[in-house]
Amino acid sequence: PFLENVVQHPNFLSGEYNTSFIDTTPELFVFPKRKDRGTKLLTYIGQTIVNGHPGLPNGKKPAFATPRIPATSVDQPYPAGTKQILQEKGVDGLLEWVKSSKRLLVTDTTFRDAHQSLFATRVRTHDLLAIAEATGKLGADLFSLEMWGGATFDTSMRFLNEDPWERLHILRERIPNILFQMLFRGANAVGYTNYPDNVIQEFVKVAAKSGIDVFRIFDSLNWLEGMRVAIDAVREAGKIAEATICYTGDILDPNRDKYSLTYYVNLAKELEKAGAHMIAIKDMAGLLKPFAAYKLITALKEEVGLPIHLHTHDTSGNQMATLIKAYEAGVDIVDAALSSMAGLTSQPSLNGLVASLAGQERETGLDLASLQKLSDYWEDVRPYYAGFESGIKAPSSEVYEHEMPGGQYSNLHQQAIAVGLGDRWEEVKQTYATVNRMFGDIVKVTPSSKVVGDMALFMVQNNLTEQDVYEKGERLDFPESVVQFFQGYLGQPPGGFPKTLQKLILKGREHFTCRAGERLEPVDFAKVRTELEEKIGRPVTEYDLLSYIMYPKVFLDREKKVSEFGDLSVLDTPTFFYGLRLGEEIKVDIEQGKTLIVKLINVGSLHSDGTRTIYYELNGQPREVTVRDLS
Ligand code: 3PY
Ligand code: ZN
Repeated sequence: PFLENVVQHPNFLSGEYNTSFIDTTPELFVFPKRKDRGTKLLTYIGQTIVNGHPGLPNGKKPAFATPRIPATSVDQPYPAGTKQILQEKGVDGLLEWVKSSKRLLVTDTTFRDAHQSLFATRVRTHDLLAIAEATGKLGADLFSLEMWGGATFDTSMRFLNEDPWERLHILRERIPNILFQMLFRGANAVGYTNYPDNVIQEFVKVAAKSGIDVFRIFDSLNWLEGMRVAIDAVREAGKIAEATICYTGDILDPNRDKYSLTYYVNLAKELEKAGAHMIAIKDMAGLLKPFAAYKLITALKEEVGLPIHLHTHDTSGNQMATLIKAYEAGVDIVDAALSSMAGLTSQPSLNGLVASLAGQERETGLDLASLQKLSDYWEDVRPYYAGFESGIKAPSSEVYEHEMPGGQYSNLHQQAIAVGLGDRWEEVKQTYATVNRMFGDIVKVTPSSKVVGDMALFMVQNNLTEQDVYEKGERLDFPESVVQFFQGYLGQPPGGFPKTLQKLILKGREHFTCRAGERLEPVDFAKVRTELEEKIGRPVTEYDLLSYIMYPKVFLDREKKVSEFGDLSVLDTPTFFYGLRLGEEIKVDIEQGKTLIVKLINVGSLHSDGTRTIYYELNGQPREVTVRDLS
């Protein structure tokens, strides 16, 4: 605490100190009362009871069923899986195995994209961990688990108070037999803007070392240059570089010729030349119709020598048919989600796919009864997160009009509500399509999709039509993300930027056509580490360092919350989101062999200073904490 006081003292921070600083600064010796772990947890639970959890209605804690965790015994070993093939035969051996596989291979996205697309990426490590061993043992025939990257990195720190690296490390321990796959946004890593090349290289290196095997690398504008640094880094790390073509438009529509079959085949060939081990077709909005999938995959199988891995979202309700047509065309691997976490903006049902292909020549080899057990668990857990669901109850073919990615729909809806446009959602969706046209018909996926969303909200909020933008553009202050997009910070779209609009938006600001990574100064890791250690007063790991470089503010906010509340990952999810009911008792395993028994006795009335006292029993002894009532 003494050192903490020193490094946090304003005079120390601003450099206004000399050798007598310690002797002449008595407050350095005043230490805050250290809260024990129990008190910190009780404080968190108390403030959740009083103020609710951000984004959830503050009301009575709902009743939840106890999740059904399939019985797998510790004596039952993990069956060998794809991870062992990679370990024993290396990347080339694994690729050979994929190519010669008699089965259709399947990636399960339940741990990442399914919850990103259904309920804003809110699944906690606690709930992943509880089903991890069963997933390893019952899902051993899966090709991979997509379980990291995309929005999980940011969200786990920002909303769940977690360390994304810790999630990766402990899941890796519990699932030693299936390949781990992450979604990597090319030059944007797991962020929303381009990072210097050495950050991309370091991130890939550390993620590979931490257990990621398959890196699905995409660029939000399908710009090859935005993927090269990551592809090289993954190859260097001895892992699988799955380079991606993001699918937009409709190859069956002769009027949409910007993204034609030839365009996609050429891109895949370029990715092959750039060193990709596999090609992903990333249909982030679910626009790849069944017969288009057949045509595209047939062509790719003819023209490219690499395994093809298909990813789609079932927003329209058509995408099981797409998977089946892709199967007919010889696709090697497809993505799906356990049935209770499938459908709508998520992936098509894994269980349904397995059932559909049973008895066919390349049936998946996955066991339906085992998958059902895993799905049962998620059926029980999903209600914890009901407050974050988008409210979409049925498939919608409207997606062919607005082309919004499955992972963006619920987020943009929330953003619209937050800026008071909840009742103009229909208009927002239409404007999203208009903005896409104005931008020259671009690939829309994180982060380019966010730029389109920001512009759409801006236009609706200010009652601007397309024509208004061209007529009044010189006087309009466009959102920062839109300005940076037109400067070239997210890369270059096919065919370039529309010149008239670019001029109106940039208003003389510079724009460039090289990679942003060529212009950004490399990060001096040692220097940033020292700065961060000074800021947080503790040693900084390589994981902390990367989290901080990706999301400085989010990282520091989380650090503050951890020092206030301790490690919250030990709490069950209903308690994490809703606190406790009067008289409710829970057990919290704070470490191996150390359990706290927490019972809520009473919530005191409001004191004149705006606080309340919360009365508990902790391991049978009365305990109280004071929390601020923010209402
Ligand atoms: C992400 O980048 O998080 C996505 O899921 C894009 O589809
Ligand atoms: Zn997706």
